Amino acid sequence: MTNLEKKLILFPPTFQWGVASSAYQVEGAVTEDGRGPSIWDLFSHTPGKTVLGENGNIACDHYHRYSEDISLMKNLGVTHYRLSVSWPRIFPTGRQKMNVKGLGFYDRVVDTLLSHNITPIITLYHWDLPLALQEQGGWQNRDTAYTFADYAETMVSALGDRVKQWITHNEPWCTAYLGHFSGEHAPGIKNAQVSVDAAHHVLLSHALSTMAMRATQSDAKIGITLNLSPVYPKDPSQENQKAARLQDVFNNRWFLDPLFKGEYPEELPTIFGVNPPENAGDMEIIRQPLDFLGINYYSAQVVAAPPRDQEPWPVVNITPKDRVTAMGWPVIPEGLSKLLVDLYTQYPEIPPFIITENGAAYEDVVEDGKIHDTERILYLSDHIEAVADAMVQGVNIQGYYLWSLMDNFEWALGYSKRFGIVHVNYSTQERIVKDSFLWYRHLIRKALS
Ligand code: IFM
Repeated sequence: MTNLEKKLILFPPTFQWGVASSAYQVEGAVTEDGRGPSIWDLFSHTPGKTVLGENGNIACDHYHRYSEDISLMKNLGVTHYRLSVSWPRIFPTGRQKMNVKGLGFYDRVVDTLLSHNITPIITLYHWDLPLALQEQGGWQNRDTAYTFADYAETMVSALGDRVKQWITHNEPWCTAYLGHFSGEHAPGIKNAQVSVDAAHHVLLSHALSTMAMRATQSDAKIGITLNLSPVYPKDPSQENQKAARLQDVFNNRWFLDPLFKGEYPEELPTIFGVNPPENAGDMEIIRQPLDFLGINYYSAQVVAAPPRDQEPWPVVNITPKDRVTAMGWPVIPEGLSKLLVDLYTQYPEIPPFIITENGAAYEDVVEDGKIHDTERILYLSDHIEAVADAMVQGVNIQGYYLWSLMDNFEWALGYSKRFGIVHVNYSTQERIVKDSFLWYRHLIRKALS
């Protein structure tokens, strides 16, 4: 028996064993059944924005193959599936006229999942903002927060009889920073004030939608998913601890503090050089009690202070790179246990956790129709063990969703990075299960037996 298998006893029978995906990364069918364009359609079609100019036009063709993909999930034995809804399929221009055909797709997906005994958990925003809303300022515009709440209410009214767990946003850090500061993601803006404002409006939209959904469906369990990355100082010296604190604000506290303390960290202006918007009452609204916090964990950082003659941020990243994924992300499973335990102690108001994403891209090789992805298996095994280690320390963790069921469109990196436990041949759309799929299936069976 492996160490992990010995620890499976720690996972309760209600534990959610899942896989995760998102609409734009897998669905394709971007002009079908009345779907409107999103910011990612425009961005990925803009020369120079994605590797090889790739886009999500076809992706994994999941829009047409969802039934086959759900059969794969059934074969895998997952109890849950995390999907996201494409806002522009429901509201092609972001608001008002609802697109019945777009909603019909998610209706069918939910029913097919349930008929296979797989419980859906839905993310409402995984980065595909309707382009029409971007033309009115997107997340820079406070109105978008209210429009998002209307969309959330529509979704809960339509599917809430069958879907009980809802995630408002996936990784608002990426929306705010990658989308509006570094410009690596859609809408490709590079402006500190816009980034900090967008973050605020995303947080506000999270809270307004939580309130709207609760008013519509009293048994809805609602949370938000943050991508979190713990930070270790190079050593306990005061200057390196200060550097670690700043990086922690940047990676984590920018969103954690408003959500669970009702305030922004005081160091935020040191990082961005600007202040978040101050609207009376917003911070109290943002601090909505939640049913769970979704955590996406991939890696951690070790940092040191910059040379004395430089600004305090950015700090110096000295994370060891002896074990990295194809993304270049250092593999640090113990960072996940640290993160979970620290959050529990640092935020008294924090709800139970669900690991809504964890997984790794590696350079897979198809050999005689097989993919022996041993590094991915090791990555997954080490991280699930880290979840168990946090449980031993008293942390309430309700689920683990592997990213991702199948290889898919990795945003600005196009199809160059493969995170799936199912290989996708993008020319034929053939799916081939990798060794990691068989490994995860075995693990789930053991855990549930
Ligand atoms: O593919 C992404 C996903 O959309 C959000 N979380 C991280 C994944 C891997 O980069």
